[in-house]
Amino acid sequence: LNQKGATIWLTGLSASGKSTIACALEQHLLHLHKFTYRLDGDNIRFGLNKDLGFDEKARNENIRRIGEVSKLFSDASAITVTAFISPYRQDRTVARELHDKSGIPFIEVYVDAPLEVVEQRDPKGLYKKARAGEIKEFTGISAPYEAPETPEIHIKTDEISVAEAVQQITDYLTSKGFI
Ligand code: GGZ
Repeated sequence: LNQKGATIWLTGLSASGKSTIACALEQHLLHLHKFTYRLDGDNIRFGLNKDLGFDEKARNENIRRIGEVSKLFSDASAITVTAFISPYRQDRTVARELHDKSGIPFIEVYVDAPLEVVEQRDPKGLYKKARAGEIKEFTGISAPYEAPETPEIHIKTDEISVAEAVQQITDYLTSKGFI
């Protein structure tokens, strides 16, 4: 396979746009005939990690396993796109270091939208429930989100379109020779 793998690690609040961007990016890379794999809640939290909830320890373990799995896919030469809140800086650092040890590129993408904006979007009504106390430890409301300080890519989803976000990521990948 004429391709080296890399992990593109999206992090951000619920409803920030991670899944939307991950899907669009995956489509774009597939059109370029790149071997691509996307990890998100649908194929991880309902399978491998279905034993995990949302307290701090469970999230640590969620992200630890996703870091391991993404490293394996990327080691198998996939462009691996992950879309999880991954709210703890330390957990993301662990995932990065795991990749570093194997010489696999780890590209942290901060999918950034202000809390006011994601709370306004509230596509699943989860913020409303969290405000009402019906969901405990909800990220941004009653659980922390530790924003990346030096992400490789910073996307402000309240300012640019999905297509522009995909372009921003692929421009970076091209400039580094990853695609
Ligand atoms: C945050 C929660 C919670 C709590 C359920 N806090 O917008 P969604 O619905 O579709 O995506 C969110 C998803 C977050 O799972 P992650 O695996 O990405 O989280 S983490 O990286 O922090 O482990 C949200 C839903 O699950 N959800 N309860 N308490 N989001």
